[in-house]
Amino acid sequence: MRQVERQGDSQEIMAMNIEETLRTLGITHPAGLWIDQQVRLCHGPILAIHSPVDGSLLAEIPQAVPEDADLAIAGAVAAFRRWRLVPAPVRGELVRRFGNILRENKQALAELVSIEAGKIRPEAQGEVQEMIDICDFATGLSRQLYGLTMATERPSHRMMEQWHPLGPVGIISAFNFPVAVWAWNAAIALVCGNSLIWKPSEKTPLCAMACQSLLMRAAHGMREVPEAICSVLIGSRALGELMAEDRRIPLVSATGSVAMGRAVGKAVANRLGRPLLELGGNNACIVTRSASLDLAVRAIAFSAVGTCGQRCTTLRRLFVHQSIADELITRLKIAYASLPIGNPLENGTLIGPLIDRTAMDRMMSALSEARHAGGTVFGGDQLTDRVPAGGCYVRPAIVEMSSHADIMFQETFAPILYVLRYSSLEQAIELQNCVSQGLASSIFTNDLREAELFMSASGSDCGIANVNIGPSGAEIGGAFGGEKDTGGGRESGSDSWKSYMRRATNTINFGSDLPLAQGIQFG
Ligand code: UN1
Repeated sequence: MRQVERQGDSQEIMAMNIEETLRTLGITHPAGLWIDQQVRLCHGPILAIHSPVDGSLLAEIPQAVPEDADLAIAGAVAAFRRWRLVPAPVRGELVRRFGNILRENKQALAELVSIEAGKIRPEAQGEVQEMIDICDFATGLSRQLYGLTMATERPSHRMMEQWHPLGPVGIISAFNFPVAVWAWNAAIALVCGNSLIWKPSEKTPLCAMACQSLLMRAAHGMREVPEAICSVLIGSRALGELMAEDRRIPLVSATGSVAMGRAVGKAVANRLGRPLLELGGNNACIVTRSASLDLAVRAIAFSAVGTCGQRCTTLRRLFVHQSIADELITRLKIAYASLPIGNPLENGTLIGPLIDRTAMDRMMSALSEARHAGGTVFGGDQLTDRVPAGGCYVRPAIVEMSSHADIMFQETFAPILYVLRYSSLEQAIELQNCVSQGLASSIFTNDLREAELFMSASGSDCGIANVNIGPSGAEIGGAFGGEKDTGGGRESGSDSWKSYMRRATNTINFGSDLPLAQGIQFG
């Protein structure tokens, strides 16, 4: 096994990068209400932002207080009243320009994602690419917000549906995709004619401020774009609660933990608003006897350890047919042993830090619970040598289990891969589906019948069911989201846009009689 931890001269790299990055992205102001042609300062308590790379202090930002939130929401209502009247293809023009500005600033924004969220450079760039892709998608969509024309049972009548803008859209996003998940929501919501109020994770506010600043740059010179079309509310959970309860926000799209989603979903549903939830996953992969192990090993490694196990689509449970289990597990251990772990800003690193100490403590306590349940743990240790001091670096873990222990029902947001052997595919599918979450899943097989069974009504119960690729790393073109405790929401591609609009069914009588539906004679 070669030495894999990398020496991090992070202090220097960070100092070099952060100032220039912030300047390039236009973050010269400290907070996020876009009102009166400028960004208005919030006045709440100061939030200190530390980089997960080495714990260094990145910024001190005043948080939004309820009065700021009220101002942002009132601004978003006024912006919506104007923006909904702008033709959808012109709204698409804003998003097209935003996509181009993202192309120009891809490196800088990715750099900020690496510094603030700890992602390795290739993944941070991939995240910004995901933003660019959704902008392209939404721009095309701005000319395709189609409604149907339906056959009517009444003579000289026409029946059709129209999709209208909905209102201010609240977006609550998590630290692990600090820019892309907002962009899925924002790009679609904007072409649909809505304004935005964004509460980013308290761990990644600089990323949110950068996105807002780039969007303002895109809007510059477009007189159709009203001010306050996108406000950013930086601060604690209380701001999210406030958004969830506010009737002026008809749709609240929230990404994060199941506990957060339950609270937001309840509050939004209580006022009969629309919650759009993308919550935890406990994603699985089944590797059958007929699978290509070369493909499986590569896909499993990326899905289980990419983003240091902090994607909602991260592979957490692996079910391997008993006849190939020894070989697959051996190959996985070899792959894990050569993973370069360390400073995410250094070229060649594949595993960056966990977001903070709480995440590290949770990983360690999950591993100790797995050991108590009879699991054999490979890796999983905390690293202090040859990694930047002040960051939480870990070696990803493979945990061989003999049964589906209690700990496997939980989503631990860390690189832990539980492995179980199975004997029949039906049993493996049942094990996969036995958890409360239902986001992403995949099967490795070269047997058509196995693949089809996995994707059928009695197969995977997840929102994402892949064949011969891992469960993570979805493209934007599909609808993204999952079932059960994952919350049921769908964001991003396909027809997810319909959640961001209101549907009006119109029946028009162009005759001189008044026939009633269902043949009713009345008087
Ligand atoms: C998330 O972790 O919240 O499919 C989103 C993926 C990414 C998105 C993950 N495109 O892994």
